[in-house]
Amino acid sequence: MLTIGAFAKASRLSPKALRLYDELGLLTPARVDPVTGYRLYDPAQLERARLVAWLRRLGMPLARIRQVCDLEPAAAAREVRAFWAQVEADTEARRELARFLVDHLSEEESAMSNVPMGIRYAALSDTGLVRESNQDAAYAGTRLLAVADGYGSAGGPASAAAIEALRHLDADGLPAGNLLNVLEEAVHEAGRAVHHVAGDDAGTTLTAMLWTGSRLALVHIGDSRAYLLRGGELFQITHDHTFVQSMLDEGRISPEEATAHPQRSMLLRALSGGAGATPDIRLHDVRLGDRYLLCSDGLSAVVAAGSVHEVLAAGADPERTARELVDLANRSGGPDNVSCVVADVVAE
Ligand SMILES: [Mn+2]
Repeated sequence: MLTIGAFAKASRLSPKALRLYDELGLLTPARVDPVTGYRLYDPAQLERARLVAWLRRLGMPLARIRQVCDLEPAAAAREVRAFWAQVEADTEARRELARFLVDHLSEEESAMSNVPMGIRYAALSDTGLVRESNQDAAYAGTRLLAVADGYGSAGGPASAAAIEALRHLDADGLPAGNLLNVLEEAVHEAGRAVHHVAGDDAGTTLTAMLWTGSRLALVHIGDSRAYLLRGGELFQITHDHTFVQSMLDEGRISPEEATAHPQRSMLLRALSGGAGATPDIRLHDVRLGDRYLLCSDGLSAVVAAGSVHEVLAAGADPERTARELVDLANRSGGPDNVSCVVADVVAE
């Protein structure tokens, strides 16, 4: 048996940490002397202690370390991989926020050197061939592009209210102040409006872009999507807030399993009554010739990305392109409401 001091030295954990891990049930001493209360450790416990030390160095929370330590090595490996994938996803989100802040704070320097640009846009929303009503809403104006996909008993009013709450941003002249704050406040208001019309059992996704004259600011919550066609390539620029996407991020399922998953429409974040869910907010430097698509899952879950890419790249004007995308969804059975907003960045 090793004393706590000897065991601490051998495991590279401090005696203080060992006492804490004992209290948490993470690493229980082999024996506690009934008289002195001294903790005594079995040398065989060293391996577990070292694993704990490594996982701490990785930044894993103690509760999760306890789970990992109780698993067989193969299962433990999967958990560590999943934990790290989650860390990387979080870092990615923070990287976006950092980029946004850098852009915002350096705005004055970079402003106004480019060709004046504008957007040409079209919005189209369709009930599809199966649903009885259209609970989607889509909007496109000189500054605002938005798609919302309502769910629940008052899904239609919910999506309409979310977009209505943003419409003042489409009025001429952007509100003064930090765009980040403006957008966050607008989404907050949209959340309140949704709660007002939808109560607790309904809600909506919201994916919206605000044109500033040189950039597009994006707010996103739920599983509607934004895509960018640039240089002939198609990029998905939003991340679905779904249970299935999080499983995918953690490497627990494959992309093929994700598309067929029975719970693929289960949302982790949305604008709804109770939830104070945080939207993703990011800022895009646009380029002349960029083409943006906002769509509900009635398009993205029904039509293959390759076909969407083809239609966008064909270069028809926004109205016709939106129409063709909606037709494509309906030719694939039109199982859901489908909404598309297409916007091109052009020289003014
Ligand atoms: Mn939908």
